[in-house]
Amino acid sequence: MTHGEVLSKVDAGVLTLTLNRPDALNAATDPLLEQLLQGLRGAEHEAKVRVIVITGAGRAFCAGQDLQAVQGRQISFKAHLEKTYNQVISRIRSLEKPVLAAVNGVAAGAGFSLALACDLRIASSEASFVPAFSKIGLVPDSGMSYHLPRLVGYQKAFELLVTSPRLSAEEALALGLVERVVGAGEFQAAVQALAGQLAAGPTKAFGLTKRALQRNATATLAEALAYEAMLQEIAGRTEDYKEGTRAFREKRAPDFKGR
Ligand code: T3D
Repeated sequence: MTHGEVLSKVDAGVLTLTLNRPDALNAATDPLLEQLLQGLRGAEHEAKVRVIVITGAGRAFCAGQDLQAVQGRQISFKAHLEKTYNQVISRIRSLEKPVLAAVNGVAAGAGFSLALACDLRIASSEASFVPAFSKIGLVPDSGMSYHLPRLVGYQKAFELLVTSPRLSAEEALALGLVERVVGAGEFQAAVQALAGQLAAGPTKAFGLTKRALQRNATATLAEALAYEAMLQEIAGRTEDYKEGTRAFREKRAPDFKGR
């Protein structure tokens, strides 16, 4: 299915959502954000989708808010963020399937925030990362002030946000902002391989893992242990758990179905 500003394709368990405004470096308009949100919502209950990849068309991942589209805009910033970006970011975090950012090129402003909200980031060696917000007199949004300090610490986050450098993919890797950097020529194949590996995994357990990490980020040990035990009760009742243990006994690779 194709919406125009976000291209959508499902193949072998992988839903790829491609931000598709390459002439504007995939800068986000309201239709783009709405279409991205629709894609994420649709993925939630679609059994055929076991992993979601977000990427960009052309040479960019996403240059953040489209700064042409804000000219003469009537809506307040607060209302706009609540209606658009906050919905997308919250949906990525609550979606109980892995969401992978395939950062093919520059990620700036809320485009950088979008990448940070995903569960994993794989970057092309041609990717770059620009906080951008302070360059135009804004504060970090779309989860940037939440995710960035958790990855790099308060001081580094502050430095990045107020100086707004353009970080190369290798610099982002060194800072822990991405998990992998792959040469541009091998990027698509590497994204497919990683997404394919995740799509063949125990989807329910992955979703519950996501829930556990988020919930327990602010929990006491006692709360974390109790929550893990509760989630394991759910995971232990899945078909994939039965298959995983059967495959172990039979000394073969498991054939997980995501159920
Ligand atoms: O509700 C709210 O509005 C608040 C939400 C805010 C969220 C935010 O994301 S605020 C931050 C917005 N984003 C930016 O400030 C980034 C602006 N762009 C840049 O700094 C640079 O373009 C990049 C670092 C991303 C890339 O630089 P470079 O040199 O590789 O490309 P370029 O030549 O600057 O851009 C190429 C084209 O894309 C150019 O158009 P042209 O001249 O070829 O017709 C440029 O204007 C366009 N473009 C880039 N970013 C945006 C954009 N067009 C609209 N909006 C953009 N954000």
